[in-house]
Amino acid sequence: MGYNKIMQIFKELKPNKNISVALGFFDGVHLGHRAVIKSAVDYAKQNNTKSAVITFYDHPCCYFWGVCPKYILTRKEREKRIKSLGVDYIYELDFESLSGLTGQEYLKDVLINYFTPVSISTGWNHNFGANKSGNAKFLRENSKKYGYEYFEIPPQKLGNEIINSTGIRKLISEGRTEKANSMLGDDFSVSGKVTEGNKIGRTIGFKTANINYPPELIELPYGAYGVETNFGKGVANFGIRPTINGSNAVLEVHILNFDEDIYGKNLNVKFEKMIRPEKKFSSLSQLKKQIQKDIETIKQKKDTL
Ligand code: RBF
Ligand code: MG
Repeated sequence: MGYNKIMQIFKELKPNKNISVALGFFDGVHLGHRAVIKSAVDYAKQNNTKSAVITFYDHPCCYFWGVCPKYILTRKEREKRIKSLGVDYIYELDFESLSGLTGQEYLKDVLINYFTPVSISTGWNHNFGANKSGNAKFLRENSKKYGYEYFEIPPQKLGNEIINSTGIRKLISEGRTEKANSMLGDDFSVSGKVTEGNKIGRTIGFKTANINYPPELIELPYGAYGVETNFGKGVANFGIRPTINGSNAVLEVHILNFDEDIYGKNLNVKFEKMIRPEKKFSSLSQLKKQIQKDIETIKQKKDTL
């Protein structure tokens, strides 16, 4: 953290030689990904060169399945978190144009040809190329021939569980954000411009700021959450609001001790813990009582993974 230097973003291959590279899609930029990326950044620093993350614009599964998987991070947030690790360049390549390559071709015609890397870092289970022929063993075996150092980063764990994107996606979809956040090394979050809501919240004493939940992200279960925003701590509801017979899912945040109008401003919402599932209350006054309880809960509740 603490890097405010520039990270250049490229959407196409362009020659950029003798740098250290980290390979992966890195959805989540979780602790395992961070170890891979840090290895490339550290090696670049020790060898007085630059570091690059070589990734794809869209997840390769978008191409294979015809639909993208739901993500942990928006592309913008992924870039932001990668940048915070001190990376100099990110290449967000078009997977489709590279999908026909074998592992050998990807190494020689893409990695060596454009980057002649001084080092390559990947996770222990990373693979690329047709038949997944590009893997850790393959990269290790070819390192002398092409003159790069290869760093195979072992799995990172929380307790005895291996941290991986699939596991984190499942935790988010179950509302288990505290554990997901521990594995991410940062909070699961969404950002958006505050839109005009129905202004019903303020009639029950809980003014809320509404943002659109990015449709490309994994959906949290409908419910109330303790959140941290760029305007302070709050309680949020993600759901359809059955009490007022709502039908489309919205994210509404009540920021504690805060009364400003922030329409049009960017709101970042970090999900700390799920408080309870969303419910249909028999009246707005019942809902109001529950929100008061929700606020007490986040003030008291101890973190439990
Ligand atoms: N609406 C519901 O219909 N059911 C809920 O369980 C619910 N929980 C909420 C919890 C919090 C912390 C907040 C801020 C809002 C919640 N709402 C819920 C949304 C509420 O209906 C909405 O803020 C007002 O109706 C104004 O749009
Ligand atoms: Mg509102």
